[in-house]
Amino acid sequence: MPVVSDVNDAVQEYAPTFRMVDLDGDGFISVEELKSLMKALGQEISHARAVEVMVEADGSRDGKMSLEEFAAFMTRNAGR
Ligand SMILES: [Ca+2]
Repeated sequence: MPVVSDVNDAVQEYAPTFRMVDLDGDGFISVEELKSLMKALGQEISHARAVEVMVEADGSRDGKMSLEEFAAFMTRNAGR
């Protein structure tokens, strides 16, 4: 039986959420989109905090979050 990695599981699990969060549909989550997400979750954060979260989640250091980075971020925050 093939073993699906946790990372791929998370990417598939969070892909629909990612598409909802990616308001302009460019395939990445920006700081502004991250702020909108947190607000929608009822955890409104400041711009400075959003930038911190982005830096923390942005493994590729390009200033925005890819689906893979988003899935890893959500997985860590879900405490799994
Ligand atoms: Ca976007």
